[in-house]
Amino acid sequence: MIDEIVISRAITEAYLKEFLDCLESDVIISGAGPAGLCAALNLAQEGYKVVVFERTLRPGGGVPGGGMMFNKIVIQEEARPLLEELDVTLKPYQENYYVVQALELLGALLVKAIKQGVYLFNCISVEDVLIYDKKVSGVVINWSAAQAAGLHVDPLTARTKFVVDATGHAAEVAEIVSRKSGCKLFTSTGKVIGEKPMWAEEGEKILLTNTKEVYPHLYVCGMAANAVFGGPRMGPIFGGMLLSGQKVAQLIAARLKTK
Ligand code: 48H
Repeated sequence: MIDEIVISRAITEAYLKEFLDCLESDVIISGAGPAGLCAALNLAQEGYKVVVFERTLRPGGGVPGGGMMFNKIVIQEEARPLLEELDVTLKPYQENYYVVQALELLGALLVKAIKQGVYLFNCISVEDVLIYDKKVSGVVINWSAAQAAGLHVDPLTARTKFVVDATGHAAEVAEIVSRKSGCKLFTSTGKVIGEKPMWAEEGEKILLTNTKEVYPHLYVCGMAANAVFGGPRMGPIFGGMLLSGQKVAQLIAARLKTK
């Protein structure tokens, strides 16, 4: 016999148990694109409690869209070990270029991250931050659907030790901190500088330099890092996004170890 109410109870109890568990964590990542997912996986592999909030129904950010909806992406040699670790098929194209099925990469990132213990909540947007003593100490979250419907619904808050802005081009969390805290970000202007026009070589290179702390206890990775520090966009080459996620995880893990 299959009882609808048992099904409803199972889903509700499982969800709420996880949600309650996530109100305090080591790291919260805003955005489940390639950079955010890679950061989450690497931090969870180090044993940290990681929570990812993703605005949309479908995690993955720009990955499934490939290049102009051709659902393939390109990876450079530097990122090959990361892809091999994820057990993703790499098709050599020419020296230094590999073609990857975008959906295979997304599937692998999701499966590995969740199996490693990452808490991943889709349909939830980070709409604000919690700042104690000039230090980002958590995020303010709400249902994306409530926002989309324009409903006046007050949010909830999740506390953490470090927050990662992995929201992509919009660098939403850094923007919020800059706009609302009245404090300067660690950029040359003190504000979000904004991404520069396409230059794949430079964009991928500078991305790792730009992957860093941008305000006390707030780090940026992925496209958000270039947006915050004024690096160029790079089009559908995704090695840098994954390497940036890995780098932000290493930086935060080093901080957590000294705490
Ligand atoms: C919760 C949020 C919020 C929020 C946004 O855009 P993404 O894929 O970002 P990255 O940095 O992992 O990868 C960038 C890559 O996809 C890309 O766009 C490239 C390489 N562009 C180059 C070019 O030239 O255009 O993922 C960000 C994720 C998305 O899933 C958003 O829905 C989510 O973050 N998100 N989630 N709260 N406030 N804002």
